[in-house]
Amino acid sequence: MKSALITGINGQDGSYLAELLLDKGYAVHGVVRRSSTETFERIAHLGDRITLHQADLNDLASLVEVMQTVKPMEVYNLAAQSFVPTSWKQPLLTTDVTATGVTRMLEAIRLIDPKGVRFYQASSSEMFGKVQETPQTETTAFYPRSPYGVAKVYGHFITVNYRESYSMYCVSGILFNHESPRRGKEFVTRKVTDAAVRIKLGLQKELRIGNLEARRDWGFAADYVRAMWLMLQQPTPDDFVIASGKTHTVRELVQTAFEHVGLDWQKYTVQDPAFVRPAEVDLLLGDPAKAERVLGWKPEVSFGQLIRMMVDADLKRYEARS
Ligand code: NAP
Ligand code: F7E
Repeated sequence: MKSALITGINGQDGSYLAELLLDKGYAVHGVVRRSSTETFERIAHLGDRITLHQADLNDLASLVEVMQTVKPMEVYNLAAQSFVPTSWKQPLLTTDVTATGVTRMLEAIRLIDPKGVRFYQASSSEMFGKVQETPQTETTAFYPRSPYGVAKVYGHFITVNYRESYSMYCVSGILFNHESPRRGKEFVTRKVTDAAVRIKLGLQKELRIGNLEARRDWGFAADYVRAMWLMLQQPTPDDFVIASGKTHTVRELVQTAFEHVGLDWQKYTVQDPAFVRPAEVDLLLGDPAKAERVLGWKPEVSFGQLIRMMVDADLKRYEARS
């Protein structure tokens, strides 16, 4: 039986990836960090089909111990401080987890089983930042615009470096924004779908939002975790851009969500400088041609379908509570 270890299994992507790997017959193990209140909402439905191990990306010994215990064939490093605004408030913590945490995970693998393990690193389109060309591909130069983006560039290159230094099977997936009903409410898509539903139900008066003109290449998380798995099944390790190839503004996102609940977004949306970033990434548009050609990967859910799916899920959640 194939075995996999997922760091960040309790996050949005970790939960979808765990489901995918279980469906494929893997023994699935996940790293969770210590918390005073255990909230495993996203993975509770998986019950004892997955095995959880307490460890932290900031603690090398804990990662070595998990590697020794599980002896996985595949490691998916999804753990990170992943919220861009927090990376300005906590730049050093972001560096510890999102940048040097990758080296700790790679070191744990190198010490235990450098030849047997295949490693996936969750790189990000935030590395492109102030974009140097459009659309962005695997060869586009990086110009990160936040401590988070800078940390991901480090994680990306240390992954490439372990591949080249030790001939380890290490890949980096440069994933553009991907969302789902399990997305954290601080990210703009879920903030908007949740607000549209709450306003519709009379639970909230307005949506306070930042930059409406920012453009993102948004896809569905369940489509994107399929690409992660495909990357680790290739004969040779390589890096891939995973994107929808389409870009939309935050304004279009708000309009789509509010329209779906029958509201005029302009009546309820207030622009608030508190949500504007010190440095913005204005435009992201990925070119997934290499992934399509080599991995046979294609996204299945469009932007409109995704936003409507998220609104419907939020509606269901609130209706179930009343
Ligand atoms: P997420 O929902 O924020 O999940 C991140 C996970 O990391 C959480 O489970 C969190 O644990 C865990 N974590 C944080 N600090 C940790 C630490 N010190 N030790 C161990 N675990 C720790 O993020 P996501 O959206 O699923 O994204 C998965 C990965 O892909 C991240 O690396 C993210 O940066 C990257 N990425 C995401 C996107 C996107 O659009 N979603 C795009 C490109 C790249 P708790 O559950 O305890 O908080
Ligand atoms: O912002 C704008 C904001 O926080 C998207 C992470 O998963 O994807 C994510 O990073 C855009 C930005 O995601 C609000 O300024 C306007 O331009 O949903 P977001 P992100 O920063 O793109 C990448 C690929 C990752 O790797 C990250 O881990 O929306 N925006 N008004 C707002 N954003 C938020 N959060 N809140 C607002 O009120």
